[in-house]
Amino acid sequence: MRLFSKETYRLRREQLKKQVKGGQILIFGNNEAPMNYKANTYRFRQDSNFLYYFGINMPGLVGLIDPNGDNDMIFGHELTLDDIIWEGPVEPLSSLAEKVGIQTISPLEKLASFIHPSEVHYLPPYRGEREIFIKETLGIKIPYSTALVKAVVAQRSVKSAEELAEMALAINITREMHLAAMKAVRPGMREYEVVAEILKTVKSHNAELSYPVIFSVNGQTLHNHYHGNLMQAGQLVLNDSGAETDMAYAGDITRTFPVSGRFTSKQKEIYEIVLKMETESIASLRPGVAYRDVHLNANRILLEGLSALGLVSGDPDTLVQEGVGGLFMPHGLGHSLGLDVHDMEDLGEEYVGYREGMERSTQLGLKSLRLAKELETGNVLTVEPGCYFIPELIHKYRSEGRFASYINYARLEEYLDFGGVRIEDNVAITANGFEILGEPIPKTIEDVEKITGQ
Ligand SMILES: [Mn+2]
Repeated sequence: MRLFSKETYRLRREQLKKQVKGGQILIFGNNEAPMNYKANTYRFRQDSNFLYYFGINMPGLVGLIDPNGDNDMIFGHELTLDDIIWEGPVEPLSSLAEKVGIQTISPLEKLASFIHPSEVHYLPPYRGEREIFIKETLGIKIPYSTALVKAVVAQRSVKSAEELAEMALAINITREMHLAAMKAVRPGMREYEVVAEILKTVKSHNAELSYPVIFSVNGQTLHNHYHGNLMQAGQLVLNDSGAETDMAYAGDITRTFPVSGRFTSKQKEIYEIVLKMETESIASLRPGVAYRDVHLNANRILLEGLSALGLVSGDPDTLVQEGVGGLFMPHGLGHSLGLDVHDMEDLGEEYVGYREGMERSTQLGLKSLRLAKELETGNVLTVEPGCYFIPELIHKYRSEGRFASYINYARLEEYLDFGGVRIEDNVAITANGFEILGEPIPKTIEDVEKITGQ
């Protein structure tokens, strides 16, 4: 099991203790999750907060951090002989605990006797089983701690150099997945044949997917998990897939490319707009910039581009303000990235991506913006603009007469079989600006065609 140094975990816990006054902090690890019966489980995924403070990638553990003292503990079990017969010997929990700076381990059954149920801080549970454990087994009746949520968000939002290196590793594996897909696609293949190449690549690096693969000729469906379509010349295919390393840091990359290997001129026009949205958004990143403004500026570039193609018309400021961009990009420009592909989404987007005094919009597009607040050095985020032609949405807006004075609906009919384009990179905020993490992944038309056109 790869771990950061003992000092890393100890310092992370020390920093948390300074932010949370009094009580006891409980960080729950995940358990195995059954698929169709108890012994047949999904791939085990440790809780990211547990990984951050205690590092150990094993089921059935709970961490206790004592803000007033030095005696942080892990509750769990050493493997029994029966476990070893079925699962094989693994490094003892006591030895792993030692490597993350924990001296005291205790059986999970003893946890209830160590805690004061009215004084614990815990994070929002996202699995029903954990909720039952907290409420019934431990008898904790108080809600999760927003003080703890805010402290964890503040800490995990700023990535250290060793975390950035681990993320670059995840992104470089992700890069290999994308290159494999670009090289594999041929007209006449089914999407799942290419998904197989993506999965082969991720497994060959001892990594896992950080989220289910989105790979589709129907790129206009934002999270499309159906892989059964026949890919035909003239279509675009969208690949949104990423790896997480064995330390669980995630990559999240999207590329869109032509099935035939060459973009048509119509595809190039839309692709260049999205590429401009992506590169100009990235170029504007630095500490202090509100990501909501970057999102709005990307929408402006989108609307100016579509205006040049005669699909929309009107004053750009008005178009942005009215939310016309949402018809073509009904999602946000990006989100935080780290141990989770939507980093810390379990803790609540209102804390991770927004701040007090920053209200979430109800407008299509802007309402799905997961990260809106001012950026700071050490943040890692995705920049993932897109342009989609969603027939159902376009037909609904047209029939309701929405944006009637801004949209050339007659011309838009010519794009109903276009699909969608999204281009996504992963970016760290530095003191002076930004750094695109990982080795470059082809994204200009010329560079993409060099791979797909072979
Ligand atoms: Mn993403």
